[in-house]
Parts: sequence; C-alpha cells; structure tokens
Amino acid sequence: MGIFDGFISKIKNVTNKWSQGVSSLFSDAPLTDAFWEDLEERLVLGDVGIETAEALIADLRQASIDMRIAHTGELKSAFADLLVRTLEEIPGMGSPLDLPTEPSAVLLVGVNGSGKTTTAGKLASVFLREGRSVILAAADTYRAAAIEQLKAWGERAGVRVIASSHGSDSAAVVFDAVQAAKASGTGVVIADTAGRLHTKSNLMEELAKVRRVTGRELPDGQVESLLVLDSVMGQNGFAQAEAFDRAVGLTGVILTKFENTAKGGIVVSIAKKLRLPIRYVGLGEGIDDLEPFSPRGFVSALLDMEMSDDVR
Ligand SMILES: Nc1nc2c(ncn2[C@@H]2O[C@H](COP(=O)(O)OP(=O)(O)O)[C@@H](O)[C@H]2O)c(=O)[nH]1
Ligand SMILES: [Mg+2]
Repeated sequence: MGIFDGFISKIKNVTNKWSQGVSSLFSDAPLTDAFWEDLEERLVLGDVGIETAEALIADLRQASIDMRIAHTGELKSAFADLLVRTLEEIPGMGSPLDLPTEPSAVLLVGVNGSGKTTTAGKLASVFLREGRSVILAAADTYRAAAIEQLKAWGERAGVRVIASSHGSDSAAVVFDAVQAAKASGTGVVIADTAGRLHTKSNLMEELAKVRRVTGRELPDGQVESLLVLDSVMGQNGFAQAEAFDRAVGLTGVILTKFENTAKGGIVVSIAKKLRLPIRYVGLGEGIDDLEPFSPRGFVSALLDMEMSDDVR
C-alpha cells in the first residue's frame, strides 16, 4: 500500500458535484470560446479563485494552440498535468511531514472551530504509527473545555498530554512539553493553540511568544508551524493566514473537513496564493481520518482519470 492510497480512496468516495462538473467539460465537443468561459466559471465556483483560474486558463489556452487541439477532451490530460505542476511546484507539497531530527515540535494554529484540537489528536496517531513518541501540549489555555478536549484525544491516541490550568501562559505549556521531549531525547511535541478572534492582537502576540519560546529550545528545521484551515470556509480562511504567518512563520497547511466541501479548488489556491505545502487533509471526525495530501490523487479524483506515478 502506498502512503496516499487512503487519501485517494477516501476522496473518490466523496460525491463531489464540483469535480463531476469539471471533468464533464472535457468531452468530444469542439473547442470553442464557450468552453473557456465554462471552465473559468467552474473553477471559480470551485473556490480556485479568479486570479488563479485566469492564470490556469491562460496556460491551458497556450497549450491548446501549441498542440493544435480541436476537441475539449484532448485537453484533459494537459489540464491534469498543469494542475499537478501547479501543486508540486510548492516544496513539500505531496509529502507528509518528515521531521528527521527529534525532538521536534509541530504548532497547530488557526481560527476557532477550524479543527486544531481534533487534528492534534489525529496527528498524534499518525506519528505513533510511524513509531515516534508523541507529547501533546494543551496550549489553548483560554478555555477549560479546550484542555479537557485535548486530554480526551490524548487518551484516545494513547499519548501523554502536558497541560496547565485554565488561563495560564500558553508558551509555558509548550516550553514544558519541549523540555519533556528533550529529556527523553526523542519525540514530537504537537501543540494545540487557541484560535479566538475577538481579542485578535493578543492572540497573535501569544502565538508569537509560543513560537519564540519553541525556537529558543529547538532549531528552525525542527519546528513546523501549520495552519489548520477549514475547507468549507474556502478562500475566506485566507484572510487570517497572513496574520498567523506574521505571528509564527507558517510552514504548511492542514486542510480539514475536506469530505464536507462541495468544492475542492481551495487546494489549488493554497498553492498559488499562500505558497504553502498542504501536508495532510482531514476527512472526518475520527482519529484515523487524517491522510497525507497527494497532488496526483487530488487531480485524478477531480478529473476522474488514472494518473501514472499516482503513488510514489
Ligand atoms: N467532518 C469533519 N469534521 C472535522 C474535521 N476536523 C475537525 N472537525 C470537527 O470540527 C469541529 C471543531 O473542531 P476542533 O478541533 O474543536 O476545532 P478547534 O477550535 O480549531 O480546536 C469539531 O466538531 C470536529 O469534530 C474533519 O476533517 N472533518
Ligand atoms: Mg480547540
């Protein structure tokens, strides 16, 4: 089994009206201006974003001229290649986190409800399966319920949770967790953080402090700052990305609730606009519902076609 098989079979099971609509545009119909308009509309509806859609179409139009293409169906594989190239151009896209040097830390940031706490539990389980030791850090100290929620995930996954009392300093919690990992010489600390927005600047200061404290304890290559992004929010979620990036220096994205989106083009706009690799995709609420993201798997599901080198 390849590492991406789970992702590919799970997204293929999702009835996705958007992808059906996109792939049905490629048929034995002659290539006309109407095709380009329909394709652009489909891409924009699917959350690819207007600028990104226009850029993709300009490239594909050029390919259609170069290749003297007469029917839309003949463009399908060129479009698939273009999408794969657009995604794979981002370093790290299509490979799960490798964190070769331990101890290391993964900070999960994002707005309330995006899925950080759930993802912390799922990611702990992924790392355990890789044979790593994991410590969860309950750095969302803002709500008592958040600490309890993470502890429950810790129990489910069977990993230790470092927590402090409600209202305590979140950077201190992460510091303690990193110390615990250092003491054993191995392990990955996964830090769940707060996402409240109504005190936004305080939140960003607090996150920046968490990142600084972690950075004092571990070198850059051993710290990942991942934005946990709700697929259903689509491009609206991008507004926050910049602020989180300023606070913690984002190194990647985990896209949650992907099974619930009728779109999916968000994947392409993350590559084009945020220029960040998608490391994992959340496909449900259970502990095993986190899969490494595969650009080729995504494109083959979107366009309903087999792609060679699917699973590397
Ligand atoms: N369907 C689905 N629900 C998810 C996924 N990830 C998280 N959730 C749900 O989203 C809600 C908010 O998740 P939570 O982890 O508490 O978000 P947080 O506020 O960012 O910590 C919960 O009901 C989760 O079960 C996912 O990949 N798919
Ligand atoms: Mg939470």
